[in-house]
Amino acid sequence: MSHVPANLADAIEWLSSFGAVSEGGVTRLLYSKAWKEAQQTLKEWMDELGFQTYYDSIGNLFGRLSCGNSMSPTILVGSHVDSVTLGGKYDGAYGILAGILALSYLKQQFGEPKVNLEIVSLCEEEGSRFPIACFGSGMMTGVYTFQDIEGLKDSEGISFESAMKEAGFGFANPDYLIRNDIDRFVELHIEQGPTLEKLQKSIGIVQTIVGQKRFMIKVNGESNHAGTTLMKWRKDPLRGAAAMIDDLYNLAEGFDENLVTTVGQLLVEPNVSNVIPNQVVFTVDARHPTEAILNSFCERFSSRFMEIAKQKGLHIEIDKWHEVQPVQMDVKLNEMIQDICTNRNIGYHVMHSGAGHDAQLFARICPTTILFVPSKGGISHSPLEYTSNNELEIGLDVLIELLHQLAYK
Ligand code: HGY
Ligand code: MN
Ligand code: MN
Repeated sequence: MSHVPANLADAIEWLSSFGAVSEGGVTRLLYSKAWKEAQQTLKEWMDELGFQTYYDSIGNLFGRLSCGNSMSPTILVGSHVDSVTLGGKYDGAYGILAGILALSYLKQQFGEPKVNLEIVSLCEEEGSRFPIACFGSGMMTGVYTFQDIEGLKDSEGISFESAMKEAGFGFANPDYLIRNDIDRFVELHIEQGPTLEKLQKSIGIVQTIVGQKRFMIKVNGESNHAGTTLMKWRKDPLRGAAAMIDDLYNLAEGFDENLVTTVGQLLVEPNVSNVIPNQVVFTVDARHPTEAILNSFCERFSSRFMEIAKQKGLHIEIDKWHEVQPVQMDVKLNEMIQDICTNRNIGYHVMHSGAGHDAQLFARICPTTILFVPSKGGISHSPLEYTSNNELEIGLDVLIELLHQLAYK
């Protein structure tokens, strides 16, 4: 291995070199060259640390400290190795690197664990290349099967299956091996919001991860000449989409304080200045800690979109491509983290997570929790994402103690 990370801060810089972009952040999309190099280099590092390393059939990478009994349960720690486009150095990466350093420390200090202890670098969580999110944890927990990736293509028209096979995965038998040995899942992650910094707390203990729904909205009209088509003769999908998006934000602002919605993508076809568009595609991401409120909001905006389309003589398709329910984190694990923070005089705050995480899926199969460290200015999904080395280390210390209690006591 050309470079062995000396510590957490060094490891963050080192991993961010895979997919580094000039703006200072990272673009490391599923099955890309940068993604493959990152996974392979993490594997080599874990081999040098003496972990048992292996990939599953879709590219989740594991590092295992065996207790000597393959029938014993497994404590799993980890996060996702993919990033959003033009993302930051810490989202996902921090949880993987801290997990590797935690297992390495525990192995050196205490030897063989009493139960199996594994770190996982999950192949995909963001949904940034293909319209599917949490693919790595979703396959491990039975939420997805290989059928869920059929027909999926990225923005360049490359199919999910061909990208997976090109990266060397997806050849195993069609039945993905669902893990039924996982006894606990713990994820360490940056907060990606401003709360801990504002409250001057070092650790966020997450009670609830919000539910989220993601939609692709297609509005079709009549393309025509920008100069010869009177306004009254137009069926302009961009005008309709603009009315829908304005209506969406007005609805959200008056709906509920914890309801958030975002239009992150807007594509105009043919996207030419002197042509009335024929199609507009935009995304809606909606989130709330309570499923009933989230469902009610999504029903309301969907019916208003259809009304607007009808009024303007447009055709609309509303496609929900991602949905995950709000989920409660494990009370006992959170009590353990609270005790660790109290005993070490570390300031903590019990909160909910507005960001989705792989922990949301593992919570369906085992006691799970996620703990946060502060994000500077609450910024994330941006090259400006930053957490100080000291704050990173405090999170690592709490993780080490939690894993020690779970796997060695
Ligand atoms: O979008 C999210 O909530 C997560 O960062 N993937
Ligand atoms: Mn993210
Ligand atoms: Mn993340």
